[in-house]
Amino acid sequence: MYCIIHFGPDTYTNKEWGFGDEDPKIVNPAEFSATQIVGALKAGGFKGIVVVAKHHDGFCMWPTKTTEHNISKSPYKDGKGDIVKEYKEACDKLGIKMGVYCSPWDRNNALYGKPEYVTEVYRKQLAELYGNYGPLFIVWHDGANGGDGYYGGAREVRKIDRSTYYGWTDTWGIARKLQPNAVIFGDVGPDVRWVGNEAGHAGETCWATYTPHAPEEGKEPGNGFTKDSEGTEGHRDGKYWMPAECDVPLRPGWFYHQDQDDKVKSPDSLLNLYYKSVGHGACLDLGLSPDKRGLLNDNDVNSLKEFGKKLKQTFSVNLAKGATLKASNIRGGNAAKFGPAHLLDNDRYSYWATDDKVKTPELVLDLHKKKSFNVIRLRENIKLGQRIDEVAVDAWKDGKWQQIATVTSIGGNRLIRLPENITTNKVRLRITKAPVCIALSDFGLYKEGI
Ligand code: FUL
Repeated sequence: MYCIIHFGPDTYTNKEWGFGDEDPKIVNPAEFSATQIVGALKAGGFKGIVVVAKHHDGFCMWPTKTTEHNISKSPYKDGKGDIVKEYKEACDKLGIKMGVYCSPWDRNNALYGKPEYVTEVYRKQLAELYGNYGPLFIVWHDGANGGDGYYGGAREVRKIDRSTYYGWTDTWGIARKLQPNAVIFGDVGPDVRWVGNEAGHAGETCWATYTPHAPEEGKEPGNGFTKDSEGTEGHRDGKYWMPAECDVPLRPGWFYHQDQDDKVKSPDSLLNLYYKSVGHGACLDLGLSPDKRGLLNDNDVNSLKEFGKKLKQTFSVNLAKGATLKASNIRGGNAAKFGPAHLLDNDRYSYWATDDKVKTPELVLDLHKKKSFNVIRLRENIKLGQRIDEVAVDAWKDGKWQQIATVTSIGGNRLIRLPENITTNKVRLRITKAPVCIALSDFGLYKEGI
């Protein structure tokens, strides 16, 4: 989970997509506190931020050499401000990772639409950001592209072919070179894919694997080759490991609008989104929008805090710990290496595995006494792929097994939120479909609101 932070001219004009003719003087977040913002999301359990360093309006939040349209032309800190740097410092202080979003579409720049915009402006902006504000864990290239804009005073419509105009292979090459550990987010890939909606949820079935449509021969998969709707579920036999990113703003808009102060998503609706994104093996990318002061509104801060509390409450105690585990098969009979005890250790990559021919094993967990839970967590050792198609879970009730859940696609993290609490002393996991033997890493039982 990480947060995407939108702030800029739109914050002052009450827009979502600035035209590009905004006066830099309007940007003056006199009370800006990166620490307040990063601290608030940290309390929500988020591990990183993506700073919108430039949105479609072309205004750069750092003192770039590539355009005059940047923070140094605003009254903020008498033209000596650098918002991106302040975020970086707050992240370092609070142990949060950072990434940047730099919009390819630039409605301010006179060169937009010409090859020089890509070579002399956009790529140089990326090089500045990647060179001066790292280490970055992710770089974002959103997919909104081309249309009307200010374009240095031309005020016209400029259309580009988003699959070819930006020369993605070379453009992404800058990240590969300067930030080799950063994940690259484009419309689809090359490293992670857009989930296909801005509502914050992955498909009920969600494969981390994906095959973009018709990438150019020998090129990395990328923007312009997408069928967004397929991002929701992914492809079972997809060619690339390209998990889904579920982006959704905390408020209705990505930028701050005062009339949305009472429309901040509640801690419970954030929790719902968590189950539908993180719980389906995807990332939750929550949009935050500081106000004109440069601070998050109290409503946003409180919602994040309560959400963080709920998460902690739920997942701090794994009620399956201490259970006796009995598996129908263990790979090579080697319990030390492949036995089910690995499901309850704290190692994300130790795992229970079965013999090659055993694809639908069962596991019984004896909890020794009755326990109540409403969340089940399963995790595969994804270093060995997403192997499991379907599972069923049963609880021992009234002297017999009763099925309480079935789900498809497990992957790195699958959370099953049950409609009601289950109280039982024995639980059974049945792998009901897998094309190969399994490699399951974790099993957890949790109760919300303890
Ligand atoms: C989209 C943009 O058009 C929105 O304004 C927002 O930045 C979102 C995260 O990405 O492509």
